Amino acid sequence: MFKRSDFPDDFVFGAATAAYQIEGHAFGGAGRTIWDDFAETAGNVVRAENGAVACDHYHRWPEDLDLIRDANLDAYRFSASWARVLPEGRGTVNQEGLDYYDKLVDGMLERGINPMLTLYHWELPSTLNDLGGWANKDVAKWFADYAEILMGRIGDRIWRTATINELWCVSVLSHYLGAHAPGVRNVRTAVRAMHNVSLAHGTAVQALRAMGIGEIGAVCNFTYPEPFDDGPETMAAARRMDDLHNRFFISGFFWKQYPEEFLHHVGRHLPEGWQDDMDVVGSKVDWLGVNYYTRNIVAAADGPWPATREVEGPLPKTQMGWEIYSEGLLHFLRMCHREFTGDTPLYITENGMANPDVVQDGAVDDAMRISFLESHFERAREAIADGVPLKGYFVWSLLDNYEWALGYEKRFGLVHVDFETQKRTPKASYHALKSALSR
Ligand code: GBH
Repeated sequence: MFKRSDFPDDFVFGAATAAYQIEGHAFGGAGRTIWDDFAETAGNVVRAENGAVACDHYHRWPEDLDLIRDANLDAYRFSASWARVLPEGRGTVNQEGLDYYDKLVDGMLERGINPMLTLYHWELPSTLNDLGGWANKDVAKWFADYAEILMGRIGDRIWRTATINELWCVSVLSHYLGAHAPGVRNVRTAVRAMHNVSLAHGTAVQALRAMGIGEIGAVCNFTYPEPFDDGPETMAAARRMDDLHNRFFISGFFWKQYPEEFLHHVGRHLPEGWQDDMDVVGSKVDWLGVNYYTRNIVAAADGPWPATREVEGPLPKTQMGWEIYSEGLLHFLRMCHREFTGDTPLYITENGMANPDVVQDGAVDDAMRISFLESHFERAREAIADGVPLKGYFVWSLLDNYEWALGYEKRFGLVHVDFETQKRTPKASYHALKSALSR
């Protein structure tokens, strides 16, 4: 592995999780969410698993925060559950939920861990979905109100705040591809959700600024769309994928506009008056979070816009079937910095891999994850050497957890979790990172 001294002194090393994936949503008076609903319908989630118990982090958080401290990590990226704070999405506050996040944040500070909060990581309260959810423009106001209530309680101790995790997943994956909750497959709904989620982000940024809160950013799941060959049709297809996956969101944030080709093909589905929202969508952010896992090899296809298909690549793959391709991270960071973000600090807010890890004699040998992390840390160093203002790196994930539609089988953790006994076993990668980060 690398050494801490290979990176700038102020570079931040962390691990990441999300509320629904670890907390145990059945505990503590949280309201129902779209993931509870989605998991109930056969065919949506592997073995119909849900986040009711997950890693029982709701009760075991002190042990989990100890693991973060003991790994010599500087920061922890976690998320809060909207329905834990507001069971119906609006109105009545669940005090137990606020108390929980209050204790959790204090627990981080007591251990010298910087809290990086994500306000929304995918579990919309069901009552709001009944009102149209992300397809209803009112969601922007609902979200900002929730953000104010939560931050009114813990905002004084948060180190960095991200509004929404992965706007592409919230909109396209969940409302066009139907692979995530609420499982809608409709282009019009999806395009509206793309705008509304961008607007919700901007509306929350402004609400938090008005409270005096700084260091606010957004987290996007970017992909590196690699053209299958260099023919003009393929190149155009890769560009369309780039527009839909990456550029729609970053041009909204940094240029207050959406890509021209996107507007030409599907812009008619945007909510009426969307142009008037662009100043809010493009509210200044203090940093941008990049979640990076793999590349996508793209070719042209028949059918409606974006008319692309993915081609399987030749490189070694993780348990998710994703190619291990650290170069894509470097390409993406360079592009982002040069074309969009300039001096705005970037964080790698998620990077990691799933592996079918098992405990043997009390240990987990995940050598493949160690070399995965090594290669991606190396690309991060190259980006910094190249002038990209990259300020930190968060491994996904601290713990094995609920991998959404794929249930509990895909293991992303630095720490193994036995979902029968809830026993935590740090993997070899955890120990490798811990010694790399020792001071
Ligand atoms: C991130 O999503 C998420 O922020 C995090 O919660 C998640 O655990 C992590 O990555 C690892 O996946 O096979 O049809 O169910 C990255 C984007 C979107 C990639 C969902 C995997 C699965 C699609 N992810 N996708 S499907």
